[in-house]
Amino acid sequence: MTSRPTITAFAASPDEGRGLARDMRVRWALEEAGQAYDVRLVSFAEMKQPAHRALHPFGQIPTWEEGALALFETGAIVLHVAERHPGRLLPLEADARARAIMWLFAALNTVEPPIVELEQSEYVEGDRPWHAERVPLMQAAVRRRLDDLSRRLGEAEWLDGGFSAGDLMMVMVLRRLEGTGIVDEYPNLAAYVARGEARPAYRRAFEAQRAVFAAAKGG
Ligand code: GTB
Repeated sequence: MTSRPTITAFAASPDEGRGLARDMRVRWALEEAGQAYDVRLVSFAEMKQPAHRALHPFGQIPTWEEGALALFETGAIVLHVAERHPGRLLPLEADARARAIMWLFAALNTVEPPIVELEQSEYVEGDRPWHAERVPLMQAAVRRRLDDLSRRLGEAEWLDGGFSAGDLMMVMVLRRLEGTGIVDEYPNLAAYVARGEARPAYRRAFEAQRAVFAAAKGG
């Protein structure tokens, strides 16, 4: 990667700098890769304008621009960063590399959907009379995934050998359960998330996104 990429992030993230918006995934990958980057902050209104939709058809963040290349979708962007920096976020050995990519997809396609459903239900249907009955069902669906993930991880440090893009994505997906107490029911998963958060690259990415919120608040 020769040129310096630009990513987009919320000008005013609803998470108030807690690193839960998805630009955090891209920032973390870039920090792991040692790749400097620029950030363009966008408001909710700007995200829905044609200029931003040309980059992101669904009017969301994050996006990626690097020379003639424009990307959206955090999975695709993290994979792109990993592929451009061999050995940093993907193993060099072909089979191990395929398994790391498998875990990246597993985080996004298998573990994240029930977590997002649980999270979003509060906003989308929280005032409906049947919502309270659905919550335990959605929590059970999340726990089914975490039961299996916890069993597979066991006492290992990372999901498959060394830290990879698959771990990065899985840690970020599990972080979406913050405040629910569900991850803490699985001591090995709680320790796994803590290991991810302790990585220097994670810390740098976290501080960078938190600085956006701090600056907006006037320091
Ligand atoms: N599949 C896409 C990807 O992975 O890149 C999803 C991108 C996405 O959901 N982007 C969100 C967005 O732009 C921001 S990250 N939303 C605005 C919109 O759709 O209009 C999701 C997010 C937002 C806020 C919090 N939070 O406050 O805790 C957490 C996660």
